[in-house]
Amino acid sequence: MEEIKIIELKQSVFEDNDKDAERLRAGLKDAGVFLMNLMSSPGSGKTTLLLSLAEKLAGRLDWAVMEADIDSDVDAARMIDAGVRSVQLHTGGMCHLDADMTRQGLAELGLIQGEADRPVAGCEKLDLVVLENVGNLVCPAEFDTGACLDVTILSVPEGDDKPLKYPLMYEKCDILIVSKIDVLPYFDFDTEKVVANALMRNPKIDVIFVSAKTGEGMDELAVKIEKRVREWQE
Ligand SMILES: Nc1nc2c(ncn2[C@@H]2O[C@H](COP(=O)(O)OP(=O)(O)OP(=O)(O)O)[C@@H](O)[C@H]2O)c(=O)[nH]1
Ligand SMILES: [Mg+2]
Repeated sequence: MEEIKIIELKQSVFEDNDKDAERLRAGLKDAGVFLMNLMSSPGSGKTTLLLSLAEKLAGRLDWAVMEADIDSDVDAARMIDAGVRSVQLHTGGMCHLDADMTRQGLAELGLIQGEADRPVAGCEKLDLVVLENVGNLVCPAEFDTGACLDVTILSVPEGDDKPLKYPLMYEKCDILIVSKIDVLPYFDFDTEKVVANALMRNPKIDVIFVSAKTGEGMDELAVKIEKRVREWQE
């Protein structure tokens, strides 16, 4: 019997995307734009956190948001209502964004152009673009978007065991934002355990505790993000 050929399609998709993401990152460096990829499960508080961050970043960084969803424009509408420049990206049913989808959003913001991701001459200068990825703890972590910083949110109601169950998300991210800490009294959520679980997956992960509702920890988060942006621009 003829030997069956097995083609590892997924592997090549990831490799192609990784190369594309590197190209995009180099283009962003030339354009002086810092791209932050924000990932988490649905409803953990990404949009609410960005709305709170908008108040803290006002006057400090020029920024815009790319809201990615399977459908709807509710998140982009919330950001625009708050005065933050925002575009909505529809993934056509996909549960993640890859580098090329991210590129299309950045082109829509008028920041990069062409296959070489050249900076757009004379365009409005932005320091930071935040990509709110599709709410999902698995797929977004598998695709490099070309971001300079990968951040994940874990909200208190989700439980402190998530780094144990979704390893890649925590291995990949530079920062873990533990959110909704205002509801800590109502949940069996162990703050020491979540840090230990996250560090077990990624010893370099930077963990920060915030509540977008009360504002606790938000100043510290804004400072952290601004520092990363300025270091990138140097
Ligand atoms: N108590 C509390 N609730 C919060 C906080 N942040 C967000 N929420 C609530 O959590 C719910 C979901 O918030 P969103 O910001 O829409 O979450 P999301 O991650 O953007 O959701 P998707 O875009 O659908 O993945 C809303 O009801 C928010 O009001 C917080 O810090 N504390
Ligand atoms: Mg959202």
